[in-house]
Amino acid sequence: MAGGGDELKLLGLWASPFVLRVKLALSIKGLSYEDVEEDIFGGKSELLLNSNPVHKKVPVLLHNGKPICDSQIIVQYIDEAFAGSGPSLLPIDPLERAVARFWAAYVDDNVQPHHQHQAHDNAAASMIYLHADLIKSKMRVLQLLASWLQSSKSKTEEEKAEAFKQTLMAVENMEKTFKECSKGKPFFGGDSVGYLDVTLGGLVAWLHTAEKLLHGVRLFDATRSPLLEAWLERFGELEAVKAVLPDVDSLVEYAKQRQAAEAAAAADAGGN
Ligand SMILES: N[C@@H](CCC(=O)N[C@@H](CS)C(=O)NCC(=O)O)C(=O)O
Repeated sequence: MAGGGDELKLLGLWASPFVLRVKLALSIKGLSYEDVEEDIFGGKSELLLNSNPVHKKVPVLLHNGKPICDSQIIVQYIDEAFAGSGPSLLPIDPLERAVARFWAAYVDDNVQPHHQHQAHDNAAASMIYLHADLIKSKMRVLQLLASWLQSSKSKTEEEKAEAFKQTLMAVENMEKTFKECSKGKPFFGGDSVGYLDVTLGGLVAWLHTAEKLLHGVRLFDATRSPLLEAWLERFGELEAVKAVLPDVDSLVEYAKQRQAAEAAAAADAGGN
């Protein structure tokens, strides 16, 4: 599928920012693949369970039947295994490469502070908390959203406040990182998208979704992070990106459905 007799199969979930990250890398490199949608809530396939027996999570990329797990590892693998296709994602210079890897790990540790379970939900959850104290009038809606967005139902107010602080700090750090890595050029990778663009890029559709759910409130804005705000628009306009990112209305709908499913599960658990 990928060309040269290579067969690529991606086990994923259309709304997952980790899966989107891999889809972005494949799209930017111009690689074709079979897209297999997993039902991670209703029942994971045997193929997924056998391919990622440790974490049992998507994404998993199967290259000629051999599984590679974890989005960042997969993106690095794609870049190395298909070095001849499309642009290089990781910088050539070892130091710049290490810096890109450091900040990519930072994105997963901090922009998505609680990535233990259903991490895409948590990324949006941290945004909800980030803005929750700014828009008191929308508190009921926010609490409703936050209740399905947070992974751990036992999360305390202190933990939420800490996640909020961490997210603010992460945005500040990513703004500085953009300045340093891009060196005045349009992307983290310079003139073209690189590893960090793809890493953060998986969150782009969710950033727009959170903005819609929060009636226009943004995580990246002109005051807090003007460079990231401009990057967000620029990145979303690339053809290879548009081809992959899901439509925001569908994500909003998905968010509402997950909220309803989680509320029903919580009610069931409470009744037992
Ligand atoms: N660190 C992993 C996180 C992957 C992840 O959290 N995947 C979620 C979907 S967004 C999943 O498969 N969850 C199923 C589960 O937790 O059982 C990566 O980067 O690939």
